[in-house]
Amino acid sequence: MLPYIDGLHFLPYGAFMLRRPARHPAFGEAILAVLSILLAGCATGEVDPGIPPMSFEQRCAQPGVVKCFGFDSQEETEPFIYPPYGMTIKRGRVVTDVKASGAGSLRFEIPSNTGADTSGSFWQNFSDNFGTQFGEGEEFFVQWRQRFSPELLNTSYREGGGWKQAIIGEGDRPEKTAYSCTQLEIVVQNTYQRGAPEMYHSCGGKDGSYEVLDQQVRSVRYQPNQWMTFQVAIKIGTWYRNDRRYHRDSAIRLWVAEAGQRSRLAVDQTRYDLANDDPGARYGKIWLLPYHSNKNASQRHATAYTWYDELIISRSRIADPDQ
Ligand SMILES: [Ca+2]
Repeated sequence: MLPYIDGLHFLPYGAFMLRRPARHPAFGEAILAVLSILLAGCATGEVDPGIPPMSFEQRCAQPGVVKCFGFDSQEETEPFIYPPYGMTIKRGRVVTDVKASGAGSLRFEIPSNTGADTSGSFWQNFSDNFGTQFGEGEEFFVQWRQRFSPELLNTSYREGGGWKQAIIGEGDRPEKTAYSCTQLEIVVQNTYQRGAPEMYHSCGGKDGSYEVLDQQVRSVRYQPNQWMTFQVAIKIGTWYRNDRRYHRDSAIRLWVAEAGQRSRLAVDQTRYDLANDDPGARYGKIWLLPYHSNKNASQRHATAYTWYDELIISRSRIADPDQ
């Protein structure tokens, strides 16, 4: 089995750019601020679920939790860490000096003079026997903590389309290993290095596009040197079969929290269609990775780091962390 991120991620995002042209930053911020005020009161996903903040252990003990991964052991994490494509040296490893909880976290190093696959990836099926996957009529939630070094946030990566944070996609089956670039995939990333998480769906497999989830309620900007919290909710209605017959019955949401603060709704994509024309394919796998499309390998820059901790997959909304 090749340790690679599917080659389609190397494609330039030309169509993607056309669908969402770069805007004047100040104007964009103003529009988003107004939208935030208008939408804050009416977006259903904004309603505080009334769940008190909890520790990682408490969150993992809740009914509905499918998997928790604490990155506390190099031995347990190692089999799921891949090196950058074509390399054997891994740039992801468990470290014990920086962590959200427990004994460690997963740290990726982003060295100078690296191309798009700066650091390899970590992946995890929702269940080890592939028994827990999500299809039509189901909803699931994915939460993780992530920390960013100032170098990652302050460096302008030449030609970079923005670094990814996570890919939620098709799960493995006994007879089929799923790679990261699938029709189902939902990606959270720092699109065009704008400084806040944005999302897209489908690795070119929905109507031939990387479709931006454009219902961005607000931009919650990345902060250096703190454990932020990200939670994605995916509600699957009827799969869209790439036949131009839309169902508008799926929804994707993203909440983001700065350290010590409550989660805020960032993306609220309702009346949506999730593409999947493979009857056997369901959501069942997550990749954590700082993969940076189009990053120019000739650029010298400071070594940067990002850390992940407290990964949770659940059938119900996950509480905010209590620290
Ligand atoms: Ca940990």
